[in-house]
Amino acid sequence: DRSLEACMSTADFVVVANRLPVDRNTDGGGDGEWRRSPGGLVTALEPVMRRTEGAWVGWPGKPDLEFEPFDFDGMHLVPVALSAADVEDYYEGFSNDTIWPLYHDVIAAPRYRRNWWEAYQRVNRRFAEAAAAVAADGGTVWVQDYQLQLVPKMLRDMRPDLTIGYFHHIPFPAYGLYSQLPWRKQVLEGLLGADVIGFQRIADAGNFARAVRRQLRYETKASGIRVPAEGGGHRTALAKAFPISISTDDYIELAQRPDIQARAAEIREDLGNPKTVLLGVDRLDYTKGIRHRLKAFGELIEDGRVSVEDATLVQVASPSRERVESYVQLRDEIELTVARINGDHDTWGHSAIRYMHQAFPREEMVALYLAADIMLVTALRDGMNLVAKEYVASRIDNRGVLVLSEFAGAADELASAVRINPHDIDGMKDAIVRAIEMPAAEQGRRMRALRKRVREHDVEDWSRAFLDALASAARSNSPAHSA
Ligand code: GDG
Repeated sequence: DRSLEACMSTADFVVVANRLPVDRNTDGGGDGEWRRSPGGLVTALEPVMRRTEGAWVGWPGKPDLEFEPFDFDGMHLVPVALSAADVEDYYEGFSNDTIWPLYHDVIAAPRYRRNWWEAYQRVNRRFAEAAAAVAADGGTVWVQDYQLQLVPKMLRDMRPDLTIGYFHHIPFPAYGLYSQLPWRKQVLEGLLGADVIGFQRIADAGNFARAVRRQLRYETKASGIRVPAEGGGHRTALAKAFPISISTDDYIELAQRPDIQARAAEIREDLGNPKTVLLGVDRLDYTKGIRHRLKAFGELIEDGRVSVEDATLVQVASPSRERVESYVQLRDEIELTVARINGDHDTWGHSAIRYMHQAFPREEMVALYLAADIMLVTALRDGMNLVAKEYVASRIDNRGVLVLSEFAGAADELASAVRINPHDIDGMKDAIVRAIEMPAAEQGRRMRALRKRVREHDVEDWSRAFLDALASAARSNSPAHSA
């Protein structure tokens, strides 16, 4: 039945993201099967996807995997195949070796290569075409993140009937840094194809608006940006903060499970029952400030302010971007530092740092959160940092201390954390000692305030706020409204 088929290939709501929300399981060498990937974005968008005729456009995660669109778990999935060269130039190159370091305040030096930019445009066009093919007439498309900044404009040119949203998960840098980008105008124009451009922090939206004023000379007023429209006249694009969150209830439920609580006790036991367990959980990335954290902790031991009998730092550094040179180097530096600190200070029964270059199931992560007296989030720059929110959500006992970098987006909301500037090693050391010594009553006061925030603002609130803003922006930009 052709009409049925046509109907199934159109979606009122389309998510476009670099990755599909599934992984192909090829363990055992077989053809493999699809498994839902654990990402927070899937959880955030699931309710919307179910409510509507939802489709998700994305890369299946391995080069040269070609698939027809298929249905999975109530979602219509539209794979965009990437060749090995696409992965190298668009993903590892332009996305992760140009945009990522530039947008994180050039903590690592961005590399500007013209063939990466070519690939980025080419691949963004393929994502836009796939979305244009699947979106229903007058439908809504939500583009996700820095790998796809050109998609909003490309999509608007192909399908002016669509309502287009974009959410930027990482920081947007200050103008003085952004202006390094050789293609700075094209990227701004790409983003401005959206009706709503969402950022993590108010400061990110401000940096974006300033770049638009300076580079494109468009007028901005509050959150609105006046963008020239195709057929003459103007439309208003909204650039605004929508801080992302977690599915708080999922973490609370996991933290309540007796087996996970028992596992937390077992982890402490395995560590030799130190008085204080400190924890770091990050993708192994230079933005996360892992080296600064190790330096501060190493010096505290060196200075005799902390003893390895009393305190252990558990650092989970999950493998990430292992084919990008700066990540290879960072891993070497971190592992050398860990080995030096442990070599100098370990006793037979106690290790200064337990370092895991591994990824764990979510249950194990929650057990770690429950086992940790102190959570160290020391990012040099971070869009939000969900680990901070997950730790807080998991502390159903209202104990534990969150040490939080003011350079993480989460610092805007989590005001009751112990705030640090990770560049200030002495300040960070004092903050860690303060956390170790913090009386239970103060821990409880702070943790209750932190938990209130993540309970009152979870990831469903995030997606609802964004999509409501998108719907009303679309209404006021519709021809009936324009003066
Ligand atoms: C980007 C932005 C923004 C980590 N290791 C394991 C594991 N994880 C999970 C954490 C958390 C997620 O990965 C990491 O999220 P973050 O927010 O901390 O950082 P990025 O990966 O850099 O994410 C960031 C985010 O996008 C969302 O907008 O907050 O600023 O950079 O959920 O728990 N999970 C499991 N095993 C691990 O070993 N299961």
